[in-house]
Amino acid sequence: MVKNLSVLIPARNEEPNIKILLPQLLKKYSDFIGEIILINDCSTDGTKRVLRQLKKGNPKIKTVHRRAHPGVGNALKDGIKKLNPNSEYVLFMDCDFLANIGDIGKMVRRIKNYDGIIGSRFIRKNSLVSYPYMKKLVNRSYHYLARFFLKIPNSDLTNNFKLYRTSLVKKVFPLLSSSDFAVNAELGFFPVLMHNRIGEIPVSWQERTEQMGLSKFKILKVGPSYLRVFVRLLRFKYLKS
Ligand SMILES: Nc1nc2c(ncn2[C@@H]2O[C@H](COP(=O)(O)OP(=O)(O)OP(=O)(O)O)[C@@H](O)[C@H]2O)c(=O)[nH]1
Ligand SMILES: [Mg+2]
Repeated sequence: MVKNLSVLIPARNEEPNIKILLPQLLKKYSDFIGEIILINDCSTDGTKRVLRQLKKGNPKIKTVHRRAHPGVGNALKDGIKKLNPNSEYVLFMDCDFLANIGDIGKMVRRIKNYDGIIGSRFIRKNSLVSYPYMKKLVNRSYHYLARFFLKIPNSDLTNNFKLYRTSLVKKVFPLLSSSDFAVNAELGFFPVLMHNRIGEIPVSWQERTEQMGLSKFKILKVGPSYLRVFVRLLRFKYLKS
């Protein structure tokens, strides 16, 4: 049975989503969740104010407010450093995964025989609704190259929807070097290269609606970081460095 689950959520300008996400997580998974750590980076909307309200009467909600060097990688690394010493599992997820809340139960049920379970958007047909074509092309190419050069067969290791044992998160932490979105690739691929047992469950992806705020992902900006990660993965596999 999963307990002492730490949920790590990076957030930048996510007021409308956290209002819904955090209460629902606590309502549905209170038996599992030991803490929810929301790492807020320089948000200019009401994210901080909403978090202050949510924290009242919810001691499981913890916050890290970052004021410099924003980026998902920097945020997740700070969140990992704040994990409660009793933490046994870590769930990484994004603020806009409102449609995936039900999938967490499936991950929890599968984790028993694994070190980690990742939500894959590329197992089931029709899982992606209006997914940007360019993002899909780049994502599929990245995984194709990983299959060919790294011999990694998993279908979607860059999705920030991962349930890991905390011991695994601590093992992979020293290898995390990306300050931006590319940390999602490091967190997905290194555990497989380190011969951990990583399973997958099918999940869907839903486009942000107008009410959910804007996407922060800019493919041209983060592309070079993902390539840098790929070179590091090759070195790790073949040169052990
Ligand atoms: N702490 C922190 N979180 C961030 C930053 N940039 C994005 N995020 C969070 O990272 C998660 C993913 O960001 P999204 O904008 O949804 O990016 P994406 O999922 O690749 O893009 P979409 O597919 O369009 O949703 C969300 O929870 C964001 O709030 C940042 O600079 N700092
Ligand atoms: Mg998103």
